[in-house]
Amino acid sequence: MEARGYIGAPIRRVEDRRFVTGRGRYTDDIVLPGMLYAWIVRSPHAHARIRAIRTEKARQHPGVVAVFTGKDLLDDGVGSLPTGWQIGPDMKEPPHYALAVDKVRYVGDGVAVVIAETKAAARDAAELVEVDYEELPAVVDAAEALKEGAPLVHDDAPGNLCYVWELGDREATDRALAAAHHVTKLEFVNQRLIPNAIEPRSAIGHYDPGRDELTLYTSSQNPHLIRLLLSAFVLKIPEHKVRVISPDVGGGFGSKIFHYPEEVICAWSSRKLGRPVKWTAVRSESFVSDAHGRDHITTAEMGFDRDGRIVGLRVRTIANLGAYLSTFAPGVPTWLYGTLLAGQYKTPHIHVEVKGVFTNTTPVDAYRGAGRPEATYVVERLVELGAHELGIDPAELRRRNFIQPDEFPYQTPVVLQYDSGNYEGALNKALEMADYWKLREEQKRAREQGRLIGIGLSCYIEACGLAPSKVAGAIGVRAGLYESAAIRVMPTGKVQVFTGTHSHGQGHETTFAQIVAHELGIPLEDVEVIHGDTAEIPFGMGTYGSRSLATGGSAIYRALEKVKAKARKIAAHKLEVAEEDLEFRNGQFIVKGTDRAIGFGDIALTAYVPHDYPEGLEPGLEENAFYDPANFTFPFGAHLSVVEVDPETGRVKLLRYIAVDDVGRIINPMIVEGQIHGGVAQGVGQALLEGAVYDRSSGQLLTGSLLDYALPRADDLPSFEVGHQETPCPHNPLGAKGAGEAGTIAATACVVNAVVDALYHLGVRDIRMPLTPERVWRAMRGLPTDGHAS
Ligand code: MCN
Repeated sequence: MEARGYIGAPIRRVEDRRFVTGRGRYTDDIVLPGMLYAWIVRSPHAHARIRAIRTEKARQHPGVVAVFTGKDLLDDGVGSLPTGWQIGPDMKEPPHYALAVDKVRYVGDGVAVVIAETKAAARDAAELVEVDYEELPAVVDAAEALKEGAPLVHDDAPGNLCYVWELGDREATDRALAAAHHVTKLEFVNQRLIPNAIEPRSAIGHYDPGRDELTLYTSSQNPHLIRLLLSAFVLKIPEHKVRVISPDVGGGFGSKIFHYPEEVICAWSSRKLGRPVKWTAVRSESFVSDAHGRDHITTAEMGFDRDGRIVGLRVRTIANLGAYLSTFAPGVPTWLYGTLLAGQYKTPHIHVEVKGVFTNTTPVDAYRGAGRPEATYVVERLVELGAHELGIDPAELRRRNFIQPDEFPYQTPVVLQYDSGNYEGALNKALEMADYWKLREEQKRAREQGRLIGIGLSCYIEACGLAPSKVAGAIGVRAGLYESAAIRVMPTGKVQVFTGTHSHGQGHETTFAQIVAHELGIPLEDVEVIHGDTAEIPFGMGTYGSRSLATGGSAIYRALEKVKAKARKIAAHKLEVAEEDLEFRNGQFIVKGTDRAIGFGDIALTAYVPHDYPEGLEPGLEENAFYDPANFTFPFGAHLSVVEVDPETGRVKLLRYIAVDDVGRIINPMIVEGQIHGGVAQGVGQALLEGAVYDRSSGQLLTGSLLDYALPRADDLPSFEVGHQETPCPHNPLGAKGAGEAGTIAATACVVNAVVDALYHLGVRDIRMPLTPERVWRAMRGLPTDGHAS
C-alpha cells in the first residue's frame, strides 16, 4: 500500500503552475458572447425607508439595457434568500430579498441593478438612479440593539432579537462557580472582521432559452448548495435546469460559502434579457457586501479550585448577526461556538447563553474558524488570566486540567464527544521548541532592563470536517453533511477524480491526487482532480469547516476501494486465480508468492475492451461514493508566541510564533504547513490589526477600504516555527483531521495572551482587540480601552 509513498510526501502544488503563470481562470476572466454587465446601486444609508426609485434617467444612458429594482424581482416571483440553519423553533427569519423592497437595512444593501453593454456604462448610469429615502435611526452595536427603544431593524423581530440559545446545565454551573475557590471574569468584544479574499466576488448568469437552462458561474466555495437554494427557493426553477460552475476562486476564508444576492440578480436578469449578465465587485464594494465575521460581546467566568482545577465556565454572548440572516449565520455563534467551550480541559460544568441580534450592519456569517476562534478566545484568555491570578505558571495550569490521552472518547458537558487527543504531548513539544523555561528567564532579565517581553500560550481544540448528517440534522442544519466522490479510470489507466468539495487555495488538486496515486500505485501525473461544476460532479456539500480532506478525501478513499474491488475481479479472471490469492502492490495485482502479475493499466484497458472478461461483470471502471462520517474530527494543538511591547509607544512586535498542531495523519506536510502559516497570519491579524468600525450614529462603515482596515502584511509577522504531532483520527479511513482553520483558531488568543503577559505586572488584565499601539499605550497607563463601538 505504501508503494509510491505519495501520502505524507511534501509535494509542490500541481495547481500552482497555472496560478503563477497567470493562467488561472476566475469568474471575471470568463467573457461570453453578448455578455452584459451589472452594477448594483447600493444604499448609502444604514436604515431608511425607500419612498421611490426613479430609473428613467439611468435607462436613457447610452449602453444601458435595463434597470431593475427589488419590486421587479418580487413581482416576478423571485423568493427571498433562505437561511440554512434553524436555531430553535422561535428563530426570527425575516425575508432577505436580493434587492431591498421597502426598506434598506445596512450601508451597501442593494436597491437596484443597472445592466449595460459595458461595466463603465452600467457604473455611470447607476449614478443616475434616483432613490428617495426616508432616513431612519440606525443601530450597529448588538448590545445597543437589545436595549429598549432601539431602532427596529425588522418589524417582525421585536427587540431585534433573532434567537436566544443556550447549552449546558445552568444550575450546576452556577453552583460550581458559587463554590469555586477563585473565579476569573472577563468582559470583552470579539470584534467584527472583514474577510478580504484576494479575488472579489463575481457572478455570471447565462440563460440558454433554447434548452431552457440556466448556468451560473460564481466565485463560490459551494456550487451544489448554491444550485439547490437558487433553484428550489429563490428562482423556483427545476434543479436539473440549473448548472453552477465555480471555476478558479481566489480565496474565500468562509466568505464565499453563502448564497449572495448578486448570484440571484445575474441569474434572474439573464433569463429576463436572454443575454449573459456579469457582476464583479470592486474592493470597496466587497467591504460592505461580503459577509463579515465574529462580532461578539461576551461576559465569561471561569471558576477554579484551590489547585487550579477548572470547576465551571459560564458564558454570556451577544452575537451581532447583521441586517439579515446569511446562509449559515445562525449556527456560527451557537453550535460552532458553544460546543467548543470545554477546550482541551476537563471542565465539569459549562453553561452558555447566546443572543443572536439584528443590527443595521452587513450580515455576519462564517469567517475562517467560524465560532471556534471565538470559543478558543474565551477559554484560552480565561485559563491564561486565571493562571496569572492564581500565581500558577500558565503551562502548568493547563497541564493540570488537560483531558488525558487514555480518557478518549471524551464526552464534554457541551454535546461533543472528542474522539482522540494528546494535548500534553502537543504542549510539551511547543514548550520544547520555544525553550520555555529559558524564555521565562530571559523575560525576567529583560523586565529588569525595562523591556516588556510577553509569552503567550493557546491550547486549542476544534471540531471540523463538518459532518455527519445525523448530527447536522439534530442541530438544525437544513442540509446533510456528507461528501461525494467519483473515480473515473480511463481505458489508458489515467484517472479523473470528481469531488464535491471546492478548492480555492487549499491545494486539493494536489493532495487528493496524492491519495489516489498512492492507493492505486500510479504516477501522480496520471491523476486529475475535478471540482466546482455541478454538471460534472455527482453532488457536493462544498468546502468550509476544514471538511474537505476528512470528509471529501474519505469519500474518494471509499470510491477507490470500490474501484480496487472491481479491478481485483478483473485481475483474478485474467490471472486465473481466486481473488483472495492476489495482493495489490505497486500498482499491480500479484499472485501471492509468485512473480505473476497484472498492472493497473492493463486492468483498466480490459475493463473497457472486455473481450476476455469475468462472467456477469459490467464493463468500465468508474465508481461513486457518498461518505457520511461517524463524528466530527478534532484537531488540536499548542501555540506559543513571544512579543515585545514598546513602553513608549505601545507598539507590539511579534518576535516568535511557534505552532504545534495535530491534524491527524498528514497527506502533504508542505500544504499543511502553508495552511497553518496562512491561518496564523489571519489570527494574528485579528489580535493586533484588524477590526471593522461602524459609525455609531450614522451606521457608516468607517473601515471601508484597505486604507482603513489593516490586514497583516509580511513585515508584521516573524518566520513561523511549525511542529507537528500525529494522532490519527480513529473514525475515518485516512486517519486525517482538518488543518485549514487551526492556525486562525489558535493564534488570536495566543498573541493577546502574550501581550497581557508582558503587561500583567503593570496591572493590565485585558486589552480590547485589535491591540493597536494606542490601546496598548492606554492600557499601560490604566486608561480604558473598551466600549462596545464595533
Ligand atoms: N491536509 C493534509 N493533511 C491533513 C489535513 C489537511 O494534507 N491531515 C491538506 C488537505 O488535503 C487540503 C488542505 O490541507 O489540501 C486543507 O485541508 P482541510 O483541512 O480539509 O480544509 P479544506 O480543504 O476543507 O479547506 C477549508 C479551510 C477553511 S474552512 C478556510 S476558511 C480556509 C482554509 O481552508 N480558507 C482558505 N484555507 C484556505 N487557504 C486558502 N489559500 N484560501 C482560503 O480561502
